[in-house]
Amino acid sequence: MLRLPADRPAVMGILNVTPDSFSDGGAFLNPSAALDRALRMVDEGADLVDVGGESTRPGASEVPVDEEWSRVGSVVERLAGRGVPVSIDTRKAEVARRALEGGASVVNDVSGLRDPAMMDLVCSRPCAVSIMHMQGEPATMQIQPSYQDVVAEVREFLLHQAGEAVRRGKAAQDVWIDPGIGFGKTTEHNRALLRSLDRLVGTGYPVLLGVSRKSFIGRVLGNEAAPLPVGDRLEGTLAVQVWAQLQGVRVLRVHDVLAARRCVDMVRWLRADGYSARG
Ligand code: HH2
Repeated sequence: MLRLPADRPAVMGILNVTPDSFSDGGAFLNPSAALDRALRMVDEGADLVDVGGESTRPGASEVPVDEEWSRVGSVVERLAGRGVPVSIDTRKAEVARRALEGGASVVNDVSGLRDPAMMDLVCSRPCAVSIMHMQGEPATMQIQPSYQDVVAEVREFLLHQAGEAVRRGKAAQDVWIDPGIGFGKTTEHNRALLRSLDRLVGTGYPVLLGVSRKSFIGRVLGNEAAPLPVGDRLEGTLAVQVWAQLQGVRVLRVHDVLAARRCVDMVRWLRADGYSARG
């Protein structure tokens, strides 16, 4: 079972084996290119690799089970076979089941265990699970997201789903919660959630955060009409990740592993006990 580091966030490297992901779609569709990319992320300091075969970018449509598995299956098995901790990024219980059998140790479900078959699966296996909040479905989620109180509603959903998993036997430390930045949220919703990460950290469940290269960063550093392009969002990403680390987030889902891990280690050093001004 994967144990999260106690003194810094774990770095989860993103591997999208898809033709259409928002920042790296198509780059790693070939299994050996995908494996090379994953191993490079491990060299750069990733603690685990999150393998996904279906894009969840706004407007994306669903991929059938067999097609999703044909994209990710051999990558999951080959990585796990080399001892790399693997997370499977899927909304489908059948894909998650095959991945766990192939050696994955975490299920990352962006639909937050809303499918009872997914809840049953993760509660019957010795895996960790990441429960993410999303308003609606990827095809429509960005059309008009709306909340009375986004922080309270997201927290309530996550506590409800996590509580159900614990009631059904999962250890709380293996149930990660994630506010789902960009999933049915405006830039201001994202800001409210990022400013209130302590409300999620305070629940006691490990918090996972995925902000890497997301469009709110492009909009904040550019503007609505001309957001910064995806490839220009590294500094904005790192700033938010440092902020998250300081609030106690336990897992950061990132594309740029080397840069993320260096920031994480620097902040860890600053926060560590035993610092002496005399060196
Ligand atoms: N974001 C994306 C995908 N999966 N999983 C979690 N737990 N949290 C996230 O914030 C999250 C996620 C979207 O990013 P990406 O994988 O880069 O793109 P795409 O969905 O287009 O494949």
